Amino acid sequence: MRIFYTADHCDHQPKSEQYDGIASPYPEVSARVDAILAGLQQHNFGTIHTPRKYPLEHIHQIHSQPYVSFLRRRCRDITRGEQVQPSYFISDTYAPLTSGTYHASRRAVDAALAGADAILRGEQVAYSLCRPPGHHAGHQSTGGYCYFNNAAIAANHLSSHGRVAILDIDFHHGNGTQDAFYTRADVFYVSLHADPSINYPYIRGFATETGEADGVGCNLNIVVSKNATVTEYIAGLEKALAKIQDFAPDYLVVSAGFDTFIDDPIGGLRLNADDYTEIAEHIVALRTPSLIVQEGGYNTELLGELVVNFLQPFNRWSSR
Ligand code: SP5
Ligand code: ZN
Repeated sequence: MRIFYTADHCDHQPKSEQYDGIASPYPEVSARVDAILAGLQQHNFGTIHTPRKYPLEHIHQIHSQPYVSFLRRRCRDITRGEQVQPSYFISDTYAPLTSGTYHASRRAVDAALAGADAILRGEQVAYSLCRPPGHHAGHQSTGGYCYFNNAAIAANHLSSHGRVAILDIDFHHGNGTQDAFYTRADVFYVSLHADPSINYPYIRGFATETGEADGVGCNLNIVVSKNATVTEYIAGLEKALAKIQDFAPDYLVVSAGFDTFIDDPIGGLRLNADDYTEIAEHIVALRTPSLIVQEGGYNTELLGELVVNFLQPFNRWSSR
């Protein structure tokens, strides 16, 4: 399968996150990507391609122009090695800026768009190894380690060519992605995640949120309990997949987070490493061209194995 990746994510290296005046080490580290690349190479997974540079128009269909230029200008003014917490265009304090944040985030979008273009050229599967992640980034807000919404931008690009479903399996609800498509009937957003009344992002992700205006019925939130094992998780996933099948998408975008892993330092359901293969088998059964976009997952020791386990069924299907 085709893998899209750039080393430019290394330009984005925040040192800490802030909450209640307390700084703790930043969990969304570049070592996550090192672990994934090592796993992919070890298992001889497909070819790694460097995406081309895409114009800003794609980003501007999801993010406001003032937000995008704010990020560009603000990052330009930061000294290398320093980190800044802006007071506007934010939804929380989990997405600090560094001098390389804008560039790294643009290149993550390029990886997502190149994956989408591979699907449009007829590939069955593509994996966009995006960092920083994207699904918490809103129309004009950073949040939860996210700046540009890679999956939303790619899904929007695909939506010019057909119906799109987004399946978000990160531990956290993808509030930015939901908001981007909440009033649209041509993109169906489905998310499985931990209860937002007690977990980040708190503000979105409730089962009562089903879409508005033209988008009524095109948003589905499925809450899984924090102690869900693979049995409960697959039951929720089956519900999600049944609705996706009813929607009959031409393209599927998977916002793939691995912070549902039992030993994730931030999230953590009771999913084991092998469970990701079973999860992927259920998704592959849709037989819908699929763009997999990397979101969260913070166990840097095991993340490579989790991603490889997840990609295996897609790889088998696409190389049939
Ligand atoms: C993309 C994604 O998975 N974003 C998740 C953002 C969640 N951030 C809030 C959790 C902050 C918890 N800080 C834990 C410090 C660990 N010692
Ligand atoms: Zn997450």
